[in-house]
Amino acid sequence: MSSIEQTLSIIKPDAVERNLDNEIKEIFRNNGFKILKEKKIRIEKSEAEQFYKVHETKPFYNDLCSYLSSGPIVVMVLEKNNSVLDNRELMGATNPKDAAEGTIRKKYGVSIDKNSVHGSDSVENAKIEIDFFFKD
Ligand code: IDP
Ligand code: MG
Repeated sequence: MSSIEQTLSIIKPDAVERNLDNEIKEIFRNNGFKILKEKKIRIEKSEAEQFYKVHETKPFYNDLCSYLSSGPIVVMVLEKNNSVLDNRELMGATNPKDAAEGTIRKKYGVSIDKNSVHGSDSVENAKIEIDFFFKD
């Protein structure tokens, strides 16, 4: 069974830098996602550290947080049935080398760190991540 869900999507600095944000938003719309909210922002490294706190023990944590705060990003709330898993599928594997044909990371990803998009990995984390960026 599926139900209407919201998920948080981020177009990361590597993709915004290449002016791919409109193209990527069009892919979401063409795949049935409604963009309920969106903003182009630049975050501080301390904010990236908070956002990626689950990864704080990983060896790539520092680079990851420097990277996410290195340039403008586009954060969006996406809505559709089963949006969390459907977005993960549309994004493709974390490493663009392993991503399936037709996925966003296969098409635009440069490397495992510059993989163009973020998407929440569970309904529970989607709520936390949406609040993180859109709670005013
Ligand atoms: P996800 O973005 O597919 O959910 P996560 O495991 O949650 O992948 O990792 C968060 C982000 O950290 C990834 O999107 C990627 O940019 C980066 N990352 C993950 N694993 C590595 C790694 O082994 N080296 C460098 N960066 C990594
Ligand atoms: Mg993740």
